[in-house]
Amino acid sequence: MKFRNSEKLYKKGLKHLVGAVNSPVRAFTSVGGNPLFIKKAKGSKITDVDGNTYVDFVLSYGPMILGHRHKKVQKAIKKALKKGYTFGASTKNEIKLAKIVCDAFPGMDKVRFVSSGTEAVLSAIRLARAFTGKDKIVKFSGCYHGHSDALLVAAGSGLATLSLPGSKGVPEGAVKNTLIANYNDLESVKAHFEKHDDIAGVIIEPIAGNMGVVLPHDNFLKELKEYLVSKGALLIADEVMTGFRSKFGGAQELLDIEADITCLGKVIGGGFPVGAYGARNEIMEMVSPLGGMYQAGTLSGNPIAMASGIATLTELRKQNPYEQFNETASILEVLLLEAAKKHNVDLVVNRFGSMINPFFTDSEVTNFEEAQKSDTKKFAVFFWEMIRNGIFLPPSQFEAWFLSSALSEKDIAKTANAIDKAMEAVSKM
Ligand code: KE4
Repeated sequence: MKFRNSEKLYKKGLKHLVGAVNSPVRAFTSVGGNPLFIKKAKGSKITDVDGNTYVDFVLSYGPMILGHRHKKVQKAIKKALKKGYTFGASTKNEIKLAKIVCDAFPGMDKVRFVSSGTEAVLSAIRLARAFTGKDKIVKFSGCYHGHSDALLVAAGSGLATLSLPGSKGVPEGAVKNTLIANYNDLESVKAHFEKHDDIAGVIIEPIAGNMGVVLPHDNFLKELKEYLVSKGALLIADEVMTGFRSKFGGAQELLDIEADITCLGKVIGGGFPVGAYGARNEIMEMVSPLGGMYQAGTLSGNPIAMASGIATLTELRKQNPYEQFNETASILEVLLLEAAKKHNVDLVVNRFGSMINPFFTDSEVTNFEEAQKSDTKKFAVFFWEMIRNGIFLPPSQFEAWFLSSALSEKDIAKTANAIDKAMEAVSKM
């Protein structure tokens, strides 16, 4: 495989784009080498500017659940384009997509569309504070909720202490109301409530996908919700990644829990910029113009994005590919574990529905601390061998692989062959 054109574009991109990318993970920093530049995609495949074609398990980090350029989505977008791009006024399709989304989440009477997952989450946090009149928020170490100041935090020394800024440019004041708990550890949440009586809510990825895939223990989410009800605090489910991906109603349907506020993104835009937050009426009626919590956006509810989202969710509901996702993920898990055993590589695989990822470690991964024990150097070797064998993975040990309903048996056979070769390369390190 040659990457000459990607290398040329990378060098050219460095002049006016920071790191030649518009989002850090695309820079391939944690796997080394230069980032690939993509020319086009169709179905389950993606093609780079050197003409190399790959089976795509990135899917733009989730949105392309039907595969790229699904014919029904493309038709809906073309139809919307003929009417205009954006009006700064309401349109029928915003109501249509709102109904599809609210019908899929029992806890959601109303929704507000925004333009990214980050915007959805920062609005949800503001809403929780407005509704409860309290300021503090608890998040879990290893969960990522977009790049708003209050959520770019690093655990301070000892979980019961206040957080430290997790990024330059985030003032201590912006994170003084953010507390960090341990995923799957309810006691670490309770410790904060024993110290603070002004906690508005707890935000969680109900199935974590940003430390790699980490699953909630059996009753963790139910016990968390019950505890929060007893403390008058809200459960905020960040389903930007899991919404409509692990089940049509997201992780909440699968885990039979109901969040007070739900954040969505990725899949609901079908590849166009859409985020959303929603809740029951008494909470959403706090949001302007009905209530005193302000939030706005020029391109919120963008007509093209709404058309793409409606077509994507309509086709997804019709396909109902979730059993197929489970089967494919189960096959991939076996392929990874068998190749690791054959080549004597320590590997753990976590999967949930259409999200899966291998950890190069010898012990279970149930939280961020355990995930960080993974050998990222081994992952880097694995990643590039998979690239050379025609498989495009997220360029980080701490990202989930995503499945699309466009994957074919031929794609899986190609992936199986690549996994064996990549695992052999790791064993020779
Ligand atoms: P965006 O602002 O990137 O649309 O969404 C932020 C976000 C919020 N919540 C969860 C659970 C998320 O996974 C994300 C974004 N996910 C990353 C992938 N780990 C997007 C990829 C990127 O940052 O380039």
